[in-house]
Amino acid sequence: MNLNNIMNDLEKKHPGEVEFLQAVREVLESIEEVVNENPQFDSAKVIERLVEPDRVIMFKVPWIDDNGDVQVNLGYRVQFNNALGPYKGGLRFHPSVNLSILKFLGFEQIFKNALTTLPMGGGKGGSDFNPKGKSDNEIMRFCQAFMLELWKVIGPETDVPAGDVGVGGKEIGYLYGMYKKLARENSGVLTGKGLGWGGSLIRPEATGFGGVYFTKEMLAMQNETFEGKTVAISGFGNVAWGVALKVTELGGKIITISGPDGYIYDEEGIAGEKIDYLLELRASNQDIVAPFADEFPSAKFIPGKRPWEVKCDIAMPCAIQNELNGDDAKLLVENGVLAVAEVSNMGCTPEAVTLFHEKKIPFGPGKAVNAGGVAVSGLEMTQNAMKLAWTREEVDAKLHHIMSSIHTACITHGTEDDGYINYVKGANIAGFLKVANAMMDQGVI
Ligand code: 2IT
Repeated sequence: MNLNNIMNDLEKKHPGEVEFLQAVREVLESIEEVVNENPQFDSAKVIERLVEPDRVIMFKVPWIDDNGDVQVNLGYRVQFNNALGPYKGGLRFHPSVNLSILKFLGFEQIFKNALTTLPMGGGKGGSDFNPKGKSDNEIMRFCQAFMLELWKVIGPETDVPAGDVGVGGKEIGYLYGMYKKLARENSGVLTGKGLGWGGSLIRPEATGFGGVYFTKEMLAMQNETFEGKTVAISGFGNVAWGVALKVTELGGKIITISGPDGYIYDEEGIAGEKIDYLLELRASNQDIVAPFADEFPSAKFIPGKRPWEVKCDIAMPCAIQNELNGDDAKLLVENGVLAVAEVSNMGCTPEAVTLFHEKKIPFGPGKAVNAGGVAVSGLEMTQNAMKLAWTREEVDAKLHHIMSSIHTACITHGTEDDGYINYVKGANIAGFLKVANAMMDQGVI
């Protein structure tokens, strides 16, 4: 494989798609050796086929706001690769959403889903719709208008969307209601559904819980645990919430959360009723964390900054791509961080990741650390297909097992000569081999 040629071609075809090109480069750099050892991949042009989505569906989403004014947003579904199963991946509603971001997310999703060991291909979708400050009725009308187009290309054996940033249980409910009406079927095509109508126990917490199970194994490799450790997290949504619950349960102390307006530092720890308050903040459709400091006296609000300047033992970005850069990484390293685990997708910039690798800080990439969310989505699909629901304990045990198997795959493919585990390399190689072998078996399609 000639990495530079492939990247140059891709840049020419998709100029300015910065996030997409960043995600592809990271994967290709870490699988280069494996591809060169397997000439059959080269002759079947597996890489060239893997870096282009099967298809991209783009549509207009007109809807009417509470003032009676017409609004027009863009909707997308990127169906990236279905070698392992139906396209699977979330929908993101955020003003930053564009094709580059959804292609990077869809590309990452292929390998993440492969790592779960469940039969799911990779896809992603969403809209530049901003749920911040919208009424419930506006959110409902938008979701219905979005589904009016999306339903044509999804289905329980074709493409199964779920939530992502800006899409939680409420939005999934509105989307599912409209899908069911249009498709005249109740087969569970979206995951993250409510518990009373096909949802799975643990799905809301799964990304956070799975991230903590994975990080626990990273720490165990250094004979460490969460007990007594300080943990800095970013974000304050579903992902951060699950992380905060599980870290607290394991004896760690969450000392930060954040929003676009700044971060909260609470040296007494964010636990108990403070975690419940996080959910209230999120449910308010306000994209800010400042009110948290008004509510709890031990919490300090630091406007306009990111939490990585705080001294912590473990850092877990839980918000959005490229939220931890090279300068942030330097501060974390100077402050003696033990491990960094990305719970957000591509939360760290390439400069940050390179520094962690140079300094031999264990670093878990999003596609391994946050795979618990989509893994429990896969378990939700299984329960829907069986028309049965598992208990909390059953789902949690399966999630635990899946996260453990991903960690093992990272050790198998990512252990370097000096014993340092390069989790980026491990996750990329393990995910890639599974997908590439399936593509070889299935011919040029
Ligand atoms: O990034 C992700 O893995 C998700 N947003 C969850 C996807 C899913 O299908 O549950």
